[in-house]
Amino acid sequence: MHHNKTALITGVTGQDGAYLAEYLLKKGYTVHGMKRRSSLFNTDRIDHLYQDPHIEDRNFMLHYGDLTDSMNITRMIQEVQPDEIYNLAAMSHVKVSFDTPEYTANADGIGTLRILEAVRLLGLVEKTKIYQASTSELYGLVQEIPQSEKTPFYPRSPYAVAKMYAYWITVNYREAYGLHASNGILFNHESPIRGETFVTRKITRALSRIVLGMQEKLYLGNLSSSRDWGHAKDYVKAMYLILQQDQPDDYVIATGITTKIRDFILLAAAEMGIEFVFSGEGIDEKGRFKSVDDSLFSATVGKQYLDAVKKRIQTKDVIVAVDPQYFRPTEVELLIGDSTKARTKLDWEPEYDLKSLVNDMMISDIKLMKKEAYLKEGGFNVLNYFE
Ligand code: NDP
Ligand code: GDR
Repeated sequence: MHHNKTALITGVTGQDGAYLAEYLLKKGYTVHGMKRRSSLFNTDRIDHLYQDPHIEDRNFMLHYGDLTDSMNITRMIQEVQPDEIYNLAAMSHVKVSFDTPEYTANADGIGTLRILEAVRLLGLVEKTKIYQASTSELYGLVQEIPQSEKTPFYPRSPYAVAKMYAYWITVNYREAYGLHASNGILFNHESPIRGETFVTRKITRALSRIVLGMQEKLYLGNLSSSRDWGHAKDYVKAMYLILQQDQPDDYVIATGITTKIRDFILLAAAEMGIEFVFSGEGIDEKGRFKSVDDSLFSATVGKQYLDAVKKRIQTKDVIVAVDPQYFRPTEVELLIGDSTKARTKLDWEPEYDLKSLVNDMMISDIKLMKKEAYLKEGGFNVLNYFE
């Protein structure tokens, strides 16, 4: 399919931005991305798409920018004249939003307004379609199970409150000015390139490190909350479909299956042939290895690491423990989405289920951590990041 359309993606260096950029480039789009200045390179997730600025006919370009800078956003939109804007940039960590509430409101809430207002100011209302990255966090203290487009919101964090402003300002610009502006209310979606401090990736990274002997334990917060987890690759397709509709609208994107954090750990361990058990309650809950399937472990991790794992089974070592520092002042306990509208109107259907998502993440993290293990075994200094 050849589109010749131009898209602007804010948050292009993030998980979703990277998958969406790749997806749109494959469809023949010219893609412009906004990246932030940082003191270290921050383009790891899109380096495989990078094009030398000196080649002609480039179709993937990056621009420095920030959602808190109106002039910058306005100039960028004026220069790019996008057919579609995907506003994916955000301070996206729920726990961190309790530490930086004002900045979060500015970037995640007013940032969206800045984009909408720039499109209006530049006379692009007829040309430019806008996708706003809304979230299942809007449902917070859920008023209904499962959650659909009709479920009332009850945000439970500065992040969710900021995203609630962004949701409604998007709806308001659509109704007031006829802008093609839509919200995708996406439930949690993960992948091998998920940020390392979100719970799924924290688990897949840590378990990989633990079986390779590079980390002792994993500390987590609330193990009993439930999330509706999908694969980011499936979810960026929904973003694209939402902007291909004649009419702008709001859509829930979800799998319809919810799983506890604790059970995600069991699934991740099972990918390596390890049976995991939990005992105790509340902050005293502990997770341990119970048994290992020799051949599955050898095939996925490596025979040379088997004895160490068996030893940790024998000594009943604590592998997962609770640290209350990861608790949130107000928690979202249960999310499960009803995406009937998207499945009917957009014909959207996810390809990954939870098992294939976990498999994708574990294979990738075992490989990544093995690389580090080789470096360590070769005498190089290998550090861990703890958060
Ligand atoms: P990430 O945290 O992986 O990526 C966020 C992106 O936004 C990064 O590129 C980041 O830059 C950029 N960014 C952050 N602050 C600013 C700012 N002030 N100005 C410009 N850019 C900024 O998030 P995801 O890819 O997971 O999510 C994409 C969007 O979807 C976010 O808005 C998130 O809130 C929302 N969302 C995510 C869900 C999920 O499960 N993943 C579910 C529902 C909604 P840098 O790389 O430099 O940090
Ligand atoms: P969430 O994702 O808050 O749903 O927001 P996260 O993976 O951070 O938390 C999910 C659940 O796991 C519990 N949890 C922990 N979480 C983290 N990060 N670290 C821990 O150690 C830990 N232990 C337990 C949390 O309490 C929570 O219940 C994500 C983000 O991508 C948002 O931007 C997005 O809007 C929503 O998903 C949908």
